[in-house]
Amino acid sequence: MVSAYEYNYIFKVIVVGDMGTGKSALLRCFLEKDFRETAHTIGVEFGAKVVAHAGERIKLQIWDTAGQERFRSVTRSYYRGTAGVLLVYDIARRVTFDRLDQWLADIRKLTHPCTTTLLVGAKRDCDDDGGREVSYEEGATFARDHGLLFIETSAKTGDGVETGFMDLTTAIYDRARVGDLDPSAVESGVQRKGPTAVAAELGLTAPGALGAVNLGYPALSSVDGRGPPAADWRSRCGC
Ligand SMILES: Nc1nc2c(ncn2[C@@H]2O[C@H](COP(=O)(O)OP(=O)(O)OP(=O)(O)O)[C@@H](O)[C@H]2O)c(=O)[nH]1
Ligand SMILES: [Mg+2]
Repeated sequence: MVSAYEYNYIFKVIVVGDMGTGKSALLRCFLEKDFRETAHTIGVEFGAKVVAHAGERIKLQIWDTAGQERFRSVTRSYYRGTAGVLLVYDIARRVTFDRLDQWLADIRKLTHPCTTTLLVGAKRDCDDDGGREVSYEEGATFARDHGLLFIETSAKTGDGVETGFMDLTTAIYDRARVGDLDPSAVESGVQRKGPTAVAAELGLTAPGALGAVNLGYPALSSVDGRGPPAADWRSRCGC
């Protein structure tokens, strides 16, 4: 029996974007393969899932932030020390796309320069009933112009959700492998834990989910009280 608590790496990831864009639904879909109506997020919620990639077992520690402006000062404190960001807009509400520049400014200011950002065009299923306000090409162009990964998803149908999280996992893993993200530095958002033998023994080489833990508690305080990254951190990274 494979335990969801056995893993070699931890990647810290945050989910950000305007209120109601579908961040929590996206996370629930990824963790529980479920879609249901949920209330606005208060502050920040947490979920975790162990996935397999490149023969490693990677625990994605995912912080789902509230999009409401009144929580912005709280949610900003969660950006530090993240290896990956999901920046979510709603393809059926152009206003959420128009505000991406503001979200990106926060991401650039508050995260490690080698943090990978995946732009997510959520609620792709809205295309079917004519609700789309932002074309796929607009999303892809924005992502290309700003050096982001891109995917459209639907938490309602599950479309693109697993792929999006695995694309982000792969990109973070690659950055850790080439040394852009240093697992021994807490600011990198990547931690290495124990030997890699677990996955090899189990023959786990294909991407895919192995187990999920959704602790689902509101965590309104700062993650860990860490200080700011070392002064030379940004200059050392070539991203
Ligand atoms: N059609 C459709 N509706 C969705 C999808 N994802 C979320 N929704 C709906 O969009 C609304 C907002 O979803 P949430 O996941 O709560 O949005 P959020 O971004 O977490 O919102 P905040 O927590 O306030 O920042 C809800 O009514 C969801 O049911 C989707 O993929 N398709
Ligand atoms: Mg939410």
